[in-house]
Amino acid sequence: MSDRVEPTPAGMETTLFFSRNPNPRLAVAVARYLKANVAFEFASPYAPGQAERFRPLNPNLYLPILAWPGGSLWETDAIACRLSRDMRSDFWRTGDDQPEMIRWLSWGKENFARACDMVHFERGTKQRYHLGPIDHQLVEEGLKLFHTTAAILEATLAGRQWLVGGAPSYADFRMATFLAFNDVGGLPLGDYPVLAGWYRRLEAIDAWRDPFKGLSAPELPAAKTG
Ligand SMILES: N[C@@H](CCC(=O)N[C@@H](CS)C(=O)NCC(=O)O)C(=O)O
Repeated sequence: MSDRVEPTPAGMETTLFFSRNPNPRLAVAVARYLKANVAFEFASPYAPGQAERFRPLNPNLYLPILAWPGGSLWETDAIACRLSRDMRSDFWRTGDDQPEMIRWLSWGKENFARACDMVHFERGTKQRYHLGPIDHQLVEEGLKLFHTTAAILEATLAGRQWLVGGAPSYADFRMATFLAFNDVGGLPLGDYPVLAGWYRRLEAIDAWRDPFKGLSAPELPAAKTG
């Protein structure tokens, strides 16, 4: 296996391995938004007997994975970039807006999306997969970071619809990764009306709101506390 990504020859089937968890959900939403020419396959690399199959495709055994005969690509951002290029789309900005998009990806990962991830991990992931009780101190830390970073987005989005330019870009999708799980995350998005309005616009996009429509994939286990 090579880490170098070869162009997918026309007609060669490309598969997006996914689950319903946050990063694979994001990748599926991107693929569907772009109407990318991929087959979707639910996967569970950590399930018994699956590691041998998936380790050559992604040594981290994480999802999503984009795979085609003879190659694979992992990391959601790289997959989004690849699919956008394949579809000749500006969803992954390629022109003068590109640095600004990269700025939001980079900042989001360390700040807003990280804050959302910290809270969602305690209240959502850990409770779904029985990984231990909620660490309330970590939730508090996540909420503190959420408030400082949400305030920055609130100011940024005032008077504009999307993070970069006049149309949705991957920066919007990436920033919102964990907001799609806010039924369990419980982040106080409503404290930030401009940010909440931006998220409502994202939810109006079918591919974002319901990326798994028509796909065969088991529901996530319920996040049960206690
Ligand atoms: N940095 C990676 C993170 C990937 C990741 O953490 N994937 C998690 C879900 S969010 C995973 O594979 N969990 C096992 C599963 O969903 O079966 C990316 O952006 O793709």
